[in-house]
Amino acid sequence: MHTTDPPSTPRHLGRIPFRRISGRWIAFLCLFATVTLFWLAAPLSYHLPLPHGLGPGPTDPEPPSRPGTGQDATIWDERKDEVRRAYLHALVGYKQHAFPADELLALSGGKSNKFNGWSVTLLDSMDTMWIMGLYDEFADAVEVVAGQNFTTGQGYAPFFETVIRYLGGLLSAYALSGEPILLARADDLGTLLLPVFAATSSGLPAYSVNTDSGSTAGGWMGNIVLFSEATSCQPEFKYLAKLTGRKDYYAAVDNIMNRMYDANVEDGLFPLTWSQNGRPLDEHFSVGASADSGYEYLLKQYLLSNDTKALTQYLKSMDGIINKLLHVTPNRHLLYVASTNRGVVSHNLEHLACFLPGVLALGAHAIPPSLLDKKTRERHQWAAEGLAYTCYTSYVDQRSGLGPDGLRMKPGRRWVEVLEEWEKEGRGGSGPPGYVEREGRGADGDGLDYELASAVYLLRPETVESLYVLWKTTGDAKWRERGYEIFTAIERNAKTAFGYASVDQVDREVVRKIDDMPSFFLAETLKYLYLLFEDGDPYPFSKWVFNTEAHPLPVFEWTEWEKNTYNITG
Ligand code: DMJ
Repeated sequence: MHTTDPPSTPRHLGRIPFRRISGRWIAFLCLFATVTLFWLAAPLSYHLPLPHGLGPGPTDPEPPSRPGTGQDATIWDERKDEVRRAYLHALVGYKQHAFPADELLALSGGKSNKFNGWSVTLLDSMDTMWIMGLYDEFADAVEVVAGQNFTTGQGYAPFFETVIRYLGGLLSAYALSGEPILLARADDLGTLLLPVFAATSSGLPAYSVNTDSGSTAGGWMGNIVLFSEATSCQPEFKYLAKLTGRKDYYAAVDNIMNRMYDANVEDGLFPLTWSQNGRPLDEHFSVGASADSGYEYLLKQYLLSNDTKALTQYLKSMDGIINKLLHVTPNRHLLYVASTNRGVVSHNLEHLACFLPGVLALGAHAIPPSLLDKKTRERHQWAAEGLAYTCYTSYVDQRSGLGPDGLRMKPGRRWVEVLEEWEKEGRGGSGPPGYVEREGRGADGDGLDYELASAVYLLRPETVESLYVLWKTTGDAKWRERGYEIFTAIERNAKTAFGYASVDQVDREVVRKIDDMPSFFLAETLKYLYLLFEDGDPYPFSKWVFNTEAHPLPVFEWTEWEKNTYNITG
């Protein structure tokens, strides 16, 4: 059973001990005054309770009517309900067949433990439950968290995955609900992870840690540190530092950023691999695996707590990506992001890289004019829309309607060259190349302008995540419609008796299912789809920043005390 009504009184408020009558009266009057003020100030459209974290909460008034809202509201409400039902199908299957293991094997009804065996599917999607109004399920999950001691036994917890899924999940669930046990456990987990920073001479994190002994270990690449893994923990640990007053959390992750800035990398592009003493080890530049969330978090650190050093780096890095890595295919003019290794261009587009359009659109929308000039903002927006179109197109081109994990693009020219020619020629046609959407396939070969490099769809979120950001920032309902097309393809191809499975052979009418169900499907893919179909704006980008695992964290400001104590300069 589940409810869609929020709990009327957060349970922890009932636990405040009042010792004397006068104290109880003062508390009562304060509570009464606060509730009355809130009630007077709040528009009637408020539909979720105030959170008790730092953020202003999911209580913003509905935005003005936009295309795709208003009279269509019922359709979108129904679609939102379809996503909620999909989430419940996945959650119930997980709970019945896999809990307390990490993930469900959605074909066989078995289970797997790839993320420390701490019930990752549940902890990674508590905020999804809250956002979908599944408060009974949320309360059950709180009980599980309360009993979790984050022990690894003989094993090792991979630092990056543990941070983005578990720590991010707990912090977001805390910010939304105000349940104190979630913060207490997040603090426990943060403490258990700290040895990764002490294990290397530079402070870049070791790959994994045994939370019982504090010993650390390398991954399959030995003691190599990946750019994305070192630079995808700052929002989580800085928010934790804000909540706990602990300088050690802040210092550990800020040191990593300072080392990255000091490396002063060419064109703002970061090599994928680094030594444990903080030196770059290659000349391989990409925004896919091993890099992706590192670039995403440059913008998100700025948005979360006004980190201007991160913004400066973000703008340099986006310049580098736009100038060096963005290309357009020759026939369909599909915009894509390539990678380079020692100067050699690889024209592969990874599904993982489909987060980039969302980040570019978010930056173009949120960075104020004093910090982002008009021409750059325009380019970021064009790039965002062009890339998002390519990512979406890679789904609808397939017979299954699901997007492949990798595309080998027909090599095209660098986007900036084509763009500059178009500008010199007086900006003709219907708009910039790579941005203007062209219906249908091209004339070459099979007409796609790409081949499948990997034909699996792993239930990944990046494309729907970008569609969500584009819908929110442009108000153009085409992004929502596209998300619904993808959702129906997931329902058609990936649903099993137990949950949802990744699939292979996306280019076929009948796909082959793979026996898994990654936790990010519940944490990210379904959450972004649900929010995409939500008519209101319960988590405005001005107040919430989604971590790379789609866990919303509230925007906050550092106090003078924190600035002095933590030595915050940016
Ligand atoms: C997720 O765990 C996160 O989005 C991460 O940043 C990248 N990979 C997966 C989903 O594809």
